[in-house]
Order: sequence, then C-alpha cells, then structure tokens
Amino acid sequence: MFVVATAGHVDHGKSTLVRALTGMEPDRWAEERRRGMTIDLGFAWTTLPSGGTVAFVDVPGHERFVPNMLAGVGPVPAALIVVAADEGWMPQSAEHLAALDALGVAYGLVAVTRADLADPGPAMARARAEIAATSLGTVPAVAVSGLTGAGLPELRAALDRLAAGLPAPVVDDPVRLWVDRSFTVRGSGTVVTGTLGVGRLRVGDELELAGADEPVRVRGLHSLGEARPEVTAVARVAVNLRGTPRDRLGRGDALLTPGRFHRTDLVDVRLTGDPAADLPATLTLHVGSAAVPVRVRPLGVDTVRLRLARPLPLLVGDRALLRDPGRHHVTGGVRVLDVAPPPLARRGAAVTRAQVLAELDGRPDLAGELRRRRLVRAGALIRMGVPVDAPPVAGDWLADPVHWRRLGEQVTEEVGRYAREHPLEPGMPVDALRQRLALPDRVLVEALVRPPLRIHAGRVGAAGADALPEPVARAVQRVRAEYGDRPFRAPEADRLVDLGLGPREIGAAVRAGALLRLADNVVLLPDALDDAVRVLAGLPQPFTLSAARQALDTTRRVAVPLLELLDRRGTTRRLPDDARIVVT
Ligand SMILES: Nc1nc2c(ncn2[C@@H]2O[C@H](COP(=O)(O)OP(=O)(O)O)[C@@H](O)[C@H]2O)c(=O)[nH]1
Ligand SMILES: [Mg+2]
Repeated sequence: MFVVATAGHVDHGKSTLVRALTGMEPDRWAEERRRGMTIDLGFAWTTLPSGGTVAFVDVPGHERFVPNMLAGVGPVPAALIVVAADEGWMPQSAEHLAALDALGVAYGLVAVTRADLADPGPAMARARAEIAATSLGTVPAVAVSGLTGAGLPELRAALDRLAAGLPAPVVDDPVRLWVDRSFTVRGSGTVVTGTLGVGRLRVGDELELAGADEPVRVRGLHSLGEARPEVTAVARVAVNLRGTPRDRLGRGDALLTPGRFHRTDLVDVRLTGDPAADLPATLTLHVGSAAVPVRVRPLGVDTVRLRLARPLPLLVGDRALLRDPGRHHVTGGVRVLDVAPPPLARRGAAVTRAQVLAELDGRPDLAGELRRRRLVRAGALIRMGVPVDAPPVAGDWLADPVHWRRLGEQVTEEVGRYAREHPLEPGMPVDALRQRLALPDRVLVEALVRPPLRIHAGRVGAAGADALPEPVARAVQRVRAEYGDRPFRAPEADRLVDLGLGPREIGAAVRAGALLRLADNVVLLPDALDDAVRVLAGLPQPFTLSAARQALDTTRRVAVPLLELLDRRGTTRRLPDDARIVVT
C-alpha cells in the first residue's frame, strides 16, 4: 500500500477526485456533506492498474482547517496537489505547498481538476512552476474532471508511477504511529487510526502511549477495512487498544515501540526555507499529527531553541513546521538537530550553542554526539534517533575516544595525588575518584583503572599499595624484634610513640595485617591470637581472667581486650560466673 495526502485550496475538487477514484466517501461527517466542505481528514482507498493499493488521506482546504490538514500530511510522504482549472493557484494552494515543503515532502503529483470548466493549461503551468521551487521538485501533472471522469485513467497510471518511485518501506525500525483519529467501537473499545510510515504492528504487541507511562496492548488491527493479525509499513491502520479509555488519547498522540523514543519538551532546531527575521516568540509546532504551542528562543542565524507546551517523541532529523495560528501563515520548516540539548545557564552559553548548532545538519551522527556529550548511554542515543554501531566502554556507556583517554590520564593523576596526600591509606576510594572525575556511574571508574593501578577492597591504588608504607614497615619490624619472644606483652603507649606508631600508622599496619589492634594503643603481633588460643586451651577449663593473664605472661591491659576479642569471635565463651572456656 502507499499513502497519499491531498492538498489544495478549498472547493478545488479534492474530495470529488478521491470519491471518483475510489468510489468511497471521504467526507465522513453529516455536517461536511451538508455544507459540501471537508472539515476534517477523510480516508479512502482503491486498487491501481498495477494491482497495488493507494490509500488517500483527504484534507480540508479551507484556511480555518489548516491544522487538520497538517495532521493529515504530517506523517505522509507523498502528496496529490489539486488545483482547479477555472480558479488557478489560490492562497491555500500556496499555504499547503509551503507546508509540504516545510515538511520536506519529496514525492507528489498535480491534478488539475474541473478541466471540464476551463482550459487546464495555465493552472497546470503555474502549479508546476510553484512546486518546482520546493522539496517536491518537478512533478508530473494530469488534467482531470471529477464530473465527467476525463483524465482519471491517466491519473491512475500517474499514481502507479509515483508509487513505483517511492523508497522501499522500512519495516524493521521502531514504530511511531501518530494518531489522527480516535473513537469508540461498541464491544471493542478504543480505536485509533494513523499512517504507519515505518515498522510493523502485530495483534498482541505492547506499545507505549507517548503521553503516558503505562503500556497499552494491541487488541486488534484493521487495514483497508479488514481485520489483520499484522500490518507492515507503509499502511493506513486502525488499532484497537485493550483497556485504554477513549479519553486517554486523541489526535497528536503517538503509539510507540516501547523504550525506543525520547520524549522531549526542549529541542534545538534549524529553520528551513526562508526564516523570518522577526520570528514571533510563540508559535505552533506541527509534527506528525501533533500541534503543540512552543516558545521560540533564537540562537543562531537559522537555529532556534523550542520549548514545547507538552513533550513529544521526537528524533534527531525529524521534520516539522512552525505556524502562526493568528496570521494563518506557515512560518517555516524545522529540522530537529538535538532532542536533549544542554541547558543555557551560563553567560555566553547561547553563543557557544549557536556555534555548535551551526555545524549540525540533523543527520544522526554518532561521533559528533559523542564529541558533544562525551559520555552517554547507548540506549539514550538510540532513543534520540542516533544509531549506535560502536562498542561501549563499560556497561552500556559510550565515550568520546579523546575524552576517554583524557579520563584515563586523570585517573592516574588523581590516584597519585591522593596517595601523596594520604600516604597511609591503601589507595583512593573508588567513589571519591568517581566524584572527583564527575563520572555518572561506578562502572566507568572500574573500566578506567588499568595496570599498574588496580581496584582492591573498594580502593584504587598501585598494585601492592595495600603493602605497608616504608616507615610503618620498619616500626613493625622493631616491634617484632623486641616482642617476638614475649608475644602477649603489648608495647606501652610511650614506646609506640618512640617507634613512630601513631593512630594512623597503627591503622595502616592493622589494615595490612601487620599488627593486631586490641584497643586504642594496645597492639600485638598478628600471630599472637593463635598462640593465645593454644595456651588457653591448655588450661583447666573453665579458667578465670587471672589464670589466663598468668598463663599468657601479660597484664590486664592486654588480657581483658584479648579475651573479649576471643569471646566476640566465639573462640572462647564467657560463663555466668565470669570464668571462660575455650570452645572446641
Ligand atoms: N464541473 C466540475 N465540478 C467539480 C469537479 N470537481 C469538483 N467539482 C465541484 O466543486 C465543488 C467542490 O468540490 P470538492 O471536491 O468538495 O472540493 P474540495 O474542497 O477540494 O474537496 C463541488 O461542488 C464539486 O461538485 C470537476 O472536475 N468538474
Ligand atoms: Mg474536500
């Protein structure tokens, strides 16, 4: 199937032509038929001579209903531009063409209608000249009469050729179905319709609703009036949603493949076409079937920041248009450059940003994104519409190579500085390093630490940094020399000072396993513990504190905390009468 939207001034015969081609009534409402005027979008389809199907989105031509027209053409990549032979090029011919141009529509043809009423030549020449200056370029033209049927076979053939020239549909990309209608079907519940430009939908699929966080489930699918288990792009499709109240969604919403779209209310864009020098501060942004008020902040010559009144699922490269609803005027096209732009808080930030934006063209560019964002999750980029084909540096983090190398150097610098400032600590705590480098995730620190650095017990240091600093090692050796043969005599506080063992040095020695701390300023050599257990086990059980003190040849200063330590470890057990036994 291919989908074509009509375009053209009111009363030029768009709906008549669609009716003549399809035998279906595009004006769906009683009011439309009574007034003989299209107000909202109409839908009809037919089989072409080639056997292919063309579906029409018939739009209103009246200037009051341009927003409806834009909701119809937004998601549709081809246009049938209708001009009446007897009236020629008119204001909404021009405005609709400006809209197609702003959206970058590149495929189309002209039908000069009411050719039974006047010579179609002048209208056709004018229309082709106007269109040639837009994204559509030179297009085929056919003169027709919806009344007599003249020219319809030629128009069908031209539609077939247009279809043959369209790019192949992309069926494996994520779905973003812009809703153009929503209604309730008795017994089925809520149904939404739209033009599926990319991807595929299946009954049972779980989708996201752009405006809400809960998922919705596809209960049924219709296309061309028939129920189908699956619909692939390009297609007009009606989606029956399970358990979604009708008032939860409407035109301008979008059904999305879960997790694949970034919803944003702030975008930096390039204005295409002929940007007005004095852009109004508020405009309406039309994208897909959505129309959202935006505040405009000029940044560069042709780049602006838009603050949207509600978030939309936008991607880098999206085409949209800005319209001034008060002046019935398409102000220009928009190409989305960045859907997650940085805040402009600091002085001069806007100028810098304008320079950055001047380099962007809306084509997703992984290397450029990495250069600008430095560190970003792959999933975040994919949700912005940037394909990721580079390996992550850690977890799902991607890094700009230059930034990553610089971070590696900073790790070495920071860890070195920390070691100088904290000589007794066995390295820099990983989290301190993470904060110092302003890294958003610990896995990044872990990936940045390379030999000779390593992570040990939550700290980053040189391999062997948990060994004792030189002066402490010497002091411990002196302790060993002096107390090796009386292992339960702890050095007195004065002696520790003489040896250069202050609280920090003792801490370092304890962490390195070179000393055993029983209490403040009470330290033993580490093997003393096993020796003590052996001695105590040789005593008659249970034994008293005093018996233990004598057997160990030590003082209460050591014996009390030593036994308490053994109690805590469950090596000894303290009985109600304060005697102890060794637990075997
Ligand atoms: N004579 C003649 N009248 C036409 C032709 N096409 C449309 N009309 C009439 O023009 C009027 C507007 O047609 P319509 O299809 O509603 O125009 P739309 O606003 O562009 O959809 C209607 O009265 C039609 O009957 C045509 O080819 N020949
Ligand atoms: Mg109409």
